[in-house]
Amino acid sequence: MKQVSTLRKVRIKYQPKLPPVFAKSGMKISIVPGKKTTAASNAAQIKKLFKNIYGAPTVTFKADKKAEHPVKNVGVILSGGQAPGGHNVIAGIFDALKAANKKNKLYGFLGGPSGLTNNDYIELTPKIMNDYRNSGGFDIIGSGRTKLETKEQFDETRKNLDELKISAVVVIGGDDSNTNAALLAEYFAAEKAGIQIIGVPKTIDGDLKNNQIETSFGFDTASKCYSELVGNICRDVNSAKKYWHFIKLMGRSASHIALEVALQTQPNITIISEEVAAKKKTLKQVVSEIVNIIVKRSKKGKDFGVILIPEGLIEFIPEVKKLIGELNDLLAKEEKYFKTLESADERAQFINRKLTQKTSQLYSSLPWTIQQQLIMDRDPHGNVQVSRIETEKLLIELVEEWLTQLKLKEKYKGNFSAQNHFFGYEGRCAAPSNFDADYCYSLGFGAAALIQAGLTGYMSSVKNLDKSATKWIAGGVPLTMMMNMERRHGKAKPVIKKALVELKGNPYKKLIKNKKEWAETENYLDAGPIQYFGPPSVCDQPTETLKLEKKRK
Ligand code: FBP
Repeated sequence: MKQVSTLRKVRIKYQPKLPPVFAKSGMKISIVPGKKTTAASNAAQIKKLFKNIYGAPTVTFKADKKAEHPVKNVGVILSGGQAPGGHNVIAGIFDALKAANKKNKLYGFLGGPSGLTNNDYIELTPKIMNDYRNSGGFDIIGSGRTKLETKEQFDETRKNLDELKISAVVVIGGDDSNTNAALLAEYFAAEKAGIQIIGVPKTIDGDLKNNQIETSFGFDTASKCYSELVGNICRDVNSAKKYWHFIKLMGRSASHIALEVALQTQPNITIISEEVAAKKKTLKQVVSEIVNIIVKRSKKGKDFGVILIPEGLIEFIPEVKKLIGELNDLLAKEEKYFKTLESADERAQFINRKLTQKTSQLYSSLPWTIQQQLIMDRDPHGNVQVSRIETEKLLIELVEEWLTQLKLKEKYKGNFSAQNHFFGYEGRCAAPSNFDADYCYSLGFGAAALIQAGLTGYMSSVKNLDKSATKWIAGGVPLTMMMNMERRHGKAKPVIKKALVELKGNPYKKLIKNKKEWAETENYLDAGPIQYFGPPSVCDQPTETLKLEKKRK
């Protein structure tokens, strides 16, 4: 028998909370259409590319005693990076489907989108489901990052789904995966294939949100996990008083995680990539600002501190962004030849020859390891794999060089000793917080409800998340409503728009208001571990980001 921890034994029995419409009526519900929608931007292009699913209305649900649900076979995939709560989304879909009609079946396709094209699947049973309720990870069916975009992939998927008589698929993923979902939905609608596609907003990065989607699942648990770790380091720093800790935090593009962790722990310095981009800061300026605070604290005898660095920073420094843009286009164009170059030296020389002069100068001024990390393979969606670029080490190196210069000029007398950390994988598979356990189960329930209503090209949504679940409102949002055109692999492509940190938003404003005080003092907060059992005021609290963002409206 599989061994489980004591916490798992108890946690498995947790009954996630649902929005009232599902809690009271189960699947005896029908939809209430809202307003017709457009796109996030580039509406004309999006409309042209998604003729069959564009412009649909948002929807909510209402109780409907007469609701009837004919038998349906449904498929589900987990797509992209792991995020706490994925298993509960599947549990929500499973329970809702069974509540609608006991004969309904749910198939899990294995290893992400490629499971659909490879016809790799399992049928989810009550036994399998019960083993995974309220647990972290994506191990129930695995995940992957394959991009579905070719006609062959779509046709293969259709053939496999038809064989299993599956008439709907739920795609649980981030912006790229939900872009996949929109492309699939459009293709099946155009082909009149009779297959619905529903998306679910997943990503610890927290950047899949907009006026309709208040947050993506997993952000809550992951940032609480990192806050515990950062809080512990802050405590250590203030006890040992001898290190500067440079901590890189996951979040491929947006700095939401770094900002949330900063609000929960109050470290000395927090870099926000979006601010760096908006103020067009150079790498030198970013380093100079860090150095200034280190010198200031050192003068007060404080040769220690904590600095948070968002994972995506490197791509937001305009000069580095330009370099990455050139590298992306170059690597896409010259992919075949580039792969024939055997040594790192040959590759660097080739790159330097092809880059424009200024960019090439910047590239060769970077430490050798960073140069190599910048030309590693892109992910299947064309993204630089920022989790593999050691920005925290780059900053330590540059800060150290600068401080040495200041020492020579007798402008700095301190002792700089740094430790580097990267927190990302530590939090992506954590057992979901109550918030994520409830939110995910509700999203899953909503996805099944959208399917039973016959809709396609929608994302499951839950609103009022800053309030107790008794006030949550479930619904659906057309995927095309969140789309715009962006450059990927050297071409303009329709994609779901990422939500970056808003510099006019309340979470960022709170950070800025406290910036000076947190830099100079040791006002650290002890976030502590996620609490699963206890009063709702401790266990059910959403993130500071969500609370502050909702305050604005
Ligand atoms: P998603 O956008 O797919 O949710 O993934 C988020 C993320 O965790 C990023 O924060 C990180 O940069 C990336 O995945 C790491 O990817 P990988 O799992 O391939 O190492």
